[in-house]
Amino acid sequence: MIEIDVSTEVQDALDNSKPVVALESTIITHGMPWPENKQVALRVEKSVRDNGAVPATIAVLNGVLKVGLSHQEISELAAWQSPRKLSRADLAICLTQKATGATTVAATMIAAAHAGISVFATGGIGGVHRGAEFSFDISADLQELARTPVTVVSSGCKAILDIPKTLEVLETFGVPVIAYKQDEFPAFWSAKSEYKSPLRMDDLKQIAEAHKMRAELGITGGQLVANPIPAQNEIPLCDIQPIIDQAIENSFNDKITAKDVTPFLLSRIFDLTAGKSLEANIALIVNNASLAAKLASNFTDF
Ligand code: PSU
Ligand code: MN
Repeated sequence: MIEIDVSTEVQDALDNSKPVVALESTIITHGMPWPENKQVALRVEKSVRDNGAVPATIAVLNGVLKVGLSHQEISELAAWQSPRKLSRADLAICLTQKATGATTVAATMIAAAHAGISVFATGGIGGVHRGAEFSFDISADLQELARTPVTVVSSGCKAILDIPKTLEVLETFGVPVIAYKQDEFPAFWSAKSEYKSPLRMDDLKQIAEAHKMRAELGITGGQLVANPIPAQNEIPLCDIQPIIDQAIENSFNDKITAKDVTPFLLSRIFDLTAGKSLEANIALIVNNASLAAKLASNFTDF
């Protein structure tokens, strides 16, 4: 039997049609250094609460799929020695082996949908890596968006990725990519990439309605809402681009592959920007959490 443990607060909110926002845990364990990771996880939860929704941070702790970690559990996970990074392929095995792991965007979407949560906030989704024509490295997050009915609020995909290829794959998979209140697709640390977003919406109610309409049409999958980092927190594309290029070159030289690529690049960019990338990363996640909370309020009308 699957052990899924939805916290009392989250279950109560779901039962009473109150807004809930799912949050992933890989950004805590693999995306940020300790102890900032713990502080950020708690700040993100607060941002959800301050905007009227209940946060549900998701992870697997000792073989139990938890939806709605307590502060104590967030602290333990943030300090955990080598937790697993769980994507769609890993979730069932982690539960079977009673291990501990953090959920990526893909695995968090699966757990959120299981619990009945429709809105999820993160920093940036995974996507098509640069050099994918040789490595075939395409994040499982993209397929999940095509399959699982959760609307994900992120600041686009991480700028370490190949943005045009990521947009092409999302189009192939039939995932609506919706830039919020601007025409350009955002580039994570920078508010604008050089690429136009396939769709733009300025009205949260319509984004919620489109999610519901999709389900009514029998179309599987979710939506990607691309929310730009606030202007005062961004690192301009011209400043971050050479740093990204250098980090990617380092990853090729060090023969970093598979699950290790994203954590390697994020930590290399952290070093190369002397921590500035983390500050921007924190600002954008907090901002996404607040938008997701407002969006979730529009899901409770149906
Ligand atoms: N965004 C961040 N930091 C992260 C991630 C996203 O700012 O650590 C994580 C997310 O959990 C995402 C995962 O789902 O990286 C993608 O990993 P991969 O490229 O291996 O699929
Ligand atoms: Mn990958």
